[in-house]
Amino acid sequence: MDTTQVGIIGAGPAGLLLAHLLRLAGIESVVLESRSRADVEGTIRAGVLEQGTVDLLRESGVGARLDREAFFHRGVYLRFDGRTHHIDMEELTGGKKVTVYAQHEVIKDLVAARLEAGGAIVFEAAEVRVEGLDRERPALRYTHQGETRTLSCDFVAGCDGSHGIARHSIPASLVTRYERVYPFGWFGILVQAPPSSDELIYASHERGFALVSTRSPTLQRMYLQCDPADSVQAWSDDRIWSELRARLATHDGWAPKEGPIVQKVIVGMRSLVAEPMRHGRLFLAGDAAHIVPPTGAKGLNLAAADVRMLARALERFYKAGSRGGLDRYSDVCLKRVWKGQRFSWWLTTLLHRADTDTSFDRKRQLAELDYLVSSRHAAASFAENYVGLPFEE
Ligand code: RFL
Ligand code: PHB
Repeated sequence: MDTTQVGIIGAGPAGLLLAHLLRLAGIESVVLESRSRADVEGTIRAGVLEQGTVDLLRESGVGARLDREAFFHRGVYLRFDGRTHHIDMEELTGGKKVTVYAQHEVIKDLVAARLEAGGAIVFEAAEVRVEGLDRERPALRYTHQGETRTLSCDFVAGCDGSHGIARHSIPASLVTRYERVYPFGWFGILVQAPPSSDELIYASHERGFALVSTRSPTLQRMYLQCDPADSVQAWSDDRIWSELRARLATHDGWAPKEGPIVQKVIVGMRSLVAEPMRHGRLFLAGDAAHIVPPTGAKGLNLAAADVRMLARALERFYKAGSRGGLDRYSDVCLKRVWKGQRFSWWLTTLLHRADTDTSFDRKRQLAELDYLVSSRHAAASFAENYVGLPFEE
């Protein structure tokens, strides 16, 4: 049997950042990840980091490549009715920026830091199970290279994302789920082309939402609202471009820069919170506890805020014997999570078109968008949430 202080399930942003912060606090952990290192480092997901997430990565010593390679934007563009409006978030929030740095780059930086420091990540750990949550020392049982192994720990961190097992190891009768499924999805593409815009464009159009984002000077990320039950095969390159051109069109003839599409993916959209985020010695963090639709760019950022809080609580426990932070963990995290849920739901319903929407709904959306770009108060509220609310203490 192996032993450690904190057994972490999942090498996503939540699990890897937690392991990193714990190591800085002198706390030992082992990360169990079901996928291979190549898969984990190659999965394309988030792009936008809040200022607080960037600060956390920098302060904990893993911000060097981000500082060299990320895009730092003043704000974002909102596009509707054929016109583009700039929201200057940096000015509206007193200096906070929008950072575009891909999730898999964050992952690569965290994996490199962990392995360099001699920390353990067990990739391709199969059939991970949590046992003995009612005992003094819980354990993680798993299979690795055909062998069954047991990792005995003081605490378990469930950082295994929306399809993980950690959430389900809490008895269902003790968990309350709050959920909303949206009647649309995102069709995401990666395009080999130069950037179409100097900052992200969020477009609301009769035909549905579209988003222009970026990954590098030669690789661009774009999304368009689609039916979540659609198949990737139903979307030829021509159909994708004609839809993007239509939804992003402006009165002055703007068009996206086109190029070879090297990846196509359909993502469903839902909001979910499972409360509480703790059961005895098991702590859930990130998508394992809560899911947001990607519109507000909050998922990874909420995961980072959770593990920042968890690392601090564990540090207080190990250094001062105090359980206060661990006892407050779920309540403190959920305050931020619900604000992130509210913001993600709001931006999603503001920018997307549902089949059940009436002409009244469209007029209401356009009025709200007009309010957002013409009222400093409304724009400041949008900006404050987008670049990230202050961390709860
Ligand atoms: P992850 O990233 O899903 O990592 C969980 C890890 O656990 C592993 N795992 C297991 N390991 C062992 N045993 C098991 N039984 C396991 N089950 C699962 C998985 O293999 C995986 O490696 O969760 P984490 O760490 O909580 O991080 C959450 C973020 O990944 C997620 O919230 C974001 O990607 C959401 N998101 C965005 N968030 C932002 O903050 N900004 C954005 O701009 C942004 N854009 C996005 C997004 C998500 C998207 N998709 C694909 C849903 C854009 C998109 C399109
Ligand atoms: C992305 O670049 O993947 C991205 C950008 C902004 C969002 C969501 C995703 O709101």
